[in-house]
Amino acid sequence: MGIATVAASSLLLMGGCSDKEQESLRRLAQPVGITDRAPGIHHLWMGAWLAAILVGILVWGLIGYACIKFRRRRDDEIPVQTRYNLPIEILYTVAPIIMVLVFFFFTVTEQNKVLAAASETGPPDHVVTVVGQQWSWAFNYDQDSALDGKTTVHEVGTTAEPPTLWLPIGKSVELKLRSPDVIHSFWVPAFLFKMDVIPGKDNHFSFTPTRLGTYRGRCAELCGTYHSRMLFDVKVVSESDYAAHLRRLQQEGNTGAALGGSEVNQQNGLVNQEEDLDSVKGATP
Ligand SMILES: [Cu+2]
Repeated sequence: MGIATVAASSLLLMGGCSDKEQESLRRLAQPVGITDRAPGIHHLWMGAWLAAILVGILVWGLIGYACIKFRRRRDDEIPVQTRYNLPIEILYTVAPIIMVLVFFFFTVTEQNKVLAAASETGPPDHVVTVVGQQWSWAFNYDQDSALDGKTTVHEVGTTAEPPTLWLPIGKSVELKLRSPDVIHSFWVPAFLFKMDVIPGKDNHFSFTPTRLGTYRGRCAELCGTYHSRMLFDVKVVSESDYAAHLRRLQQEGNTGAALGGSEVNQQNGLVNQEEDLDSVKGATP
């Protein structure tokens, strides 16, 4: 009865899912990837789950088999007690090592593909220097060919107004990650990927956006008081929209590189703590 109830209620639950939720279930909760690197990462994710489920079924099966086969059958009889079974202990040790090695092999192979340069033959089409700092992001479009190939334009966000990283569809991009203060992590769930932004370390990765749209990004490394406000958007647009956006930044006077420092230190929309403390001090007799 119990199993039937569980099965019936899970069917009901599944039936209540929207198409979007069912699609998400089929992808085992991974978002749809929007870069040329995402399909490989998705296959690794699905493959790892498949392997884990198969191993789980085997182990649960063996446990069930042992429980039934070697159960106590008569009250006055204790089943055979086994200890120090060397072949079994060697199996217990070797089998997990093989499993870890297999996971490791597929992970490293995929990681090398994901972290490969945009092209082996030449530079990427666009380079963006991403600055993560307490507590927002700055995006620098480095001497972009969509402008004149010499001018760098930037957009600096604040906690109140998160910035947007614009990317042209079908063009290879290299993101250089820089931090002037503490470790942050650049995470766009739809990239199926994140990378730490470490002070003094030149982290970078390349990819080609493959899907138009606006996607959420965030900091994935607890970096201080307003870490949760370190949000941004990624907007994948056509090449002409991308060029128009860069021209707009240029017209607004956002030229040169913004590599961190004062721009995002004002916490717009948040209480100024020092003023707040002063008013508290002033209020005490
Ligand atoms: Cu952060």
